[in-house]
Amino acid sequence: MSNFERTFVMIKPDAVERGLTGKILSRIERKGFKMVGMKFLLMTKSKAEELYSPHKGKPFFVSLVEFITSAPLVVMVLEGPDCIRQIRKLMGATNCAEAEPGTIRGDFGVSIQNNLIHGSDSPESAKREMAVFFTEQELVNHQRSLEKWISPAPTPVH
Ligand code: D4T
Repeated sequence: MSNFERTFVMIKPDAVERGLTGKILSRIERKGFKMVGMKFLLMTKSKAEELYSPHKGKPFFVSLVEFITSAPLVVMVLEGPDCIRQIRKLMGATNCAEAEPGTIRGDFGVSIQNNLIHGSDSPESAKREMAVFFTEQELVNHQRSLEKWISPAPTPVH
């Protein structure tokens, strides 16, 4: 499979508290990405500071950590071709107010902090972020029989 990769995705506390978990998950599922790990948890302050360490020192850091630890959330690892970029397209712009209609943030939110969902922005971030919440053994390698209908192998050129 070309450009096959894994990404870390989080359904944030605002989405969970608003009862949007299923709606958001269904958009990811229907796009065709494969779930390889999922947990429902209350994030500790130390995990939040580790996850958001690239933002340490920014004006919104303290408030972001407070928000992300304020209620339960869903963390997951997804797999599929080009899934880092594709999931960020499904999410829409960071600020929900600027996100296009049709994206998760564009359809469900108005805020920059309470922006419903997180998805890694690079293979390096994905690796770092998934390691904050999952061991390698917790990720489930599995084959779906429908894979050929979602992501067929490229046709050989003669
Ligand atoms: P995440 O990381 O949640 O997928 O969002 P983005 O990748 O789209 O955006 P980001 O890393 O720049 O921001 C991380 C996180 O911080 C919140 N935030 C961001 C905030 O509360 N105020 C701000 O001014 C910015 C820029 C939202 C997402």
